[in-house]
Amino acid sequence: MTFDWMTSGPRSVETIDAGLEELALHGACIITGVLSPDLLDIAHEATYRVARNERKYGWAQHYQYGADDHVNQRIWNLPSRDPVFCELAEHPVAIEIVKRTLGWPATLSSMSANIANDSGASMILHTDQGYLPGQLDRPWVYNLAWCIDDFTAENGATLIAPGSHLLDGPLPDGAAEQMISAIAPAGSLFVLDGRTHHTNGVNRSGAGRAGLFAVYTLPWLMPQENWSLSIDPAVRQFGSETLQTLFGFRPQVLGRVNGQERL
Ligand SMILES: O=C(O)CCC(=O)C(=O)O
Repeated sequence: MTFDWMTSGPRSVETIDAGLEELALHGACIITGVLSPDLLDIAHEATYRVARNERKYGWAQHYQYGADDHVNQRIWNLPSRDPVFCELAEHPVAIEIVKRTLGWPATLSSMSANIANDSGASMILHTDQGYLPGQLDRPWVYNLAWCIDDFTAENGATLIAPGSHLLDGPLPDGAAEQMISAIAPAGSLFVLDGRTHHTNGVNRSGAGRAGLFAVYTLPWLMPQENWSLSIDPAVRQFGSETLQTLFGFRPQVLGRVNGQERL
């Protein structure tokens, strides 16, 4: 079966301009070489260290909405787990993409690691703005995913239905079988339009596959993570102005404190 809305999928590109073109056409883009080798090493070490510790101390969480339960490991609230995740949340390439798509100010809706483990399963097929009313003619959410390991078909690279961001409704029968793997080298930034249908692939590689999913949204939408309750006070204390804005701690019109925009 062929679908006239389905595209061949994004090419890997190296610039933001080219990435935004792919994103508009395919509902996804892959920009390679965004993380420097040093930053990639630091983020890789932090991701697997936190994952290991969360398992050791019984904090480990597994996504609750799919067949991947109890297999793939999720680490929620990444900005509170290690400063490197704050650096990624406000990475200049990510912020430029957010400014050129959602505008500014924008909110960080959530930032979590998904570590697809060997013999894992796919989570539920979904879009990242599926909780919003109806099909919207523009994305209100973008998922900016940092590939911490290479994303390959074998290790469970995210499966996407390219072109599905322009579909008016759910994924038609038969389309899920035609999804493609978003193959990307470690250090890439993989961006999804909030309307693009996707899930993680099944990891058959024998090693973990970590992606850090930073989801940004319009500033007047309730974020997925309630930063006021969950952010580590050190991030509140030491984080940059950009981070304070992303967490909703710099009110503009909405989100005031005693009617004031400043505490
Ligand atoms: O881990 C993946 O490849 C997909 C994760 C995902 O779909 C999500 O966090 O929304």
